Amino acid sequence: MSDPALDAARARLERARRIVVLTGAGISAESGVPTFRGEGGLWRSHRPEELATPQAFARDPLLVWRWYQWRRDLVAGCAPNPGHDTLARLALSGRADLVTQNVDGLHELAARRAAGNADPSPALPLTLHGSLFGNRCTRCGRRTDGRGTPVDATSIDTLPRCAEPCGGRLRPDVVWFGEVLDPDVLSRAFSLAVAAEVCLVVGTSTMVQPAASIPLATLRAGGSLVEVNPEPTPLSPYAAASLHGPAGELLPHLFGKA
Ligand code: BJW
Ligand code: ZN
Repeated sequence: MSDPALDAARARLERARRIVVLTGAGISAESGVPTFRGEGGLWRSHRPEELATPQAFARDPLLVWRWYQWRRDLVAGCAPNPGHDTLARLALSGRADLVTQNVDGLHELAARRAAGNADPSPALPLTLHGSLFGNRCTRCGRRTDGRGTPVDATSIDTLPRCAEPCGGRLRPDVVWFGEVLDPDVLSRAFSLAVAAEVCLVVGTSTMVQPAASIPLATLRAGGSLVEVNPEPTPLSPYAAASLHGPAGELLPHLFGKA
């Protein structure tokens, strides 16, 4: 694949000593995970305020849990694609840090696959919006892994509860609209963005704050943006290079592995 925009972006990324990568739902689209706002996106058929707010959960936990268990089942059958794999190798090389808005765990799977028997931690992303497979107690805050235990959403009485003596209602360990992101994770993400020469923005509509401001921190600190997305986004006018295409195809070309 020879394309002047791709070649220029590749040269810029090769020169950069520090890269921060911000990913969104689009990087997992080719793995079969639905995005939120695009064609076939989750918010095209569901209203976010009925499913992804603390108020929605308080009003109708059964509806919210049914939706999350449906998504858990769907994502459990998905695997990382060449986009995730390329970013995992890049991060393992030590030149990039990954920050993701995704809750699907596919960067983590790619990190373990790329690391083999080595330590995958340099390729594990900072996760801004939590984990689809995590549970958190609404009473004591205890976190547990929900992966091995499907939620029984037959009725309100079968929904999962915290271990005794707490017995509080469990919720998905994700960040809903109106909730604050973990301040430590957010501040680490902004520090990485400020220190980076290039912020590579992959598969996000950049509609959701505060994640959408992370690339702007790189820009304000004198760095540049490279964007990979089939569609233009509000960030495109500020990008040194906007590469319009699917991440699973473009990222391997960008980093010379295709
Ligand atoms: C491809 C592709 C391929 C397709 N390859 N690309 C300041 C200003 C305005 C509003 C706010 C503000 N501060 C806070 C707000 C409110 C709110 C917000 O931002 N609202 C906007 C929508 C207006 N933010 C919050 O509430 C946040 N909390 C917060 O800020 O706390 C402080 C505060 C509280 C109260 C008041 C004020 C301040 C929390 C946000 C939590 C977001 N949660 C979700 C759900 C997570 C759990 C779950 O999954 O169930 O996170 S919403 C959803 O959007 C999810 C995503 O992580 C997030 C971002 O979506 P993303 O990844 O960009 O996906 P899409 O679908 O939008 O885009 C996909 C892209 O991929 C598209 O561009 C495609 O073209 C592209 N694509 N195929 C590459 N093959
Ligand atoms: Zn509890």
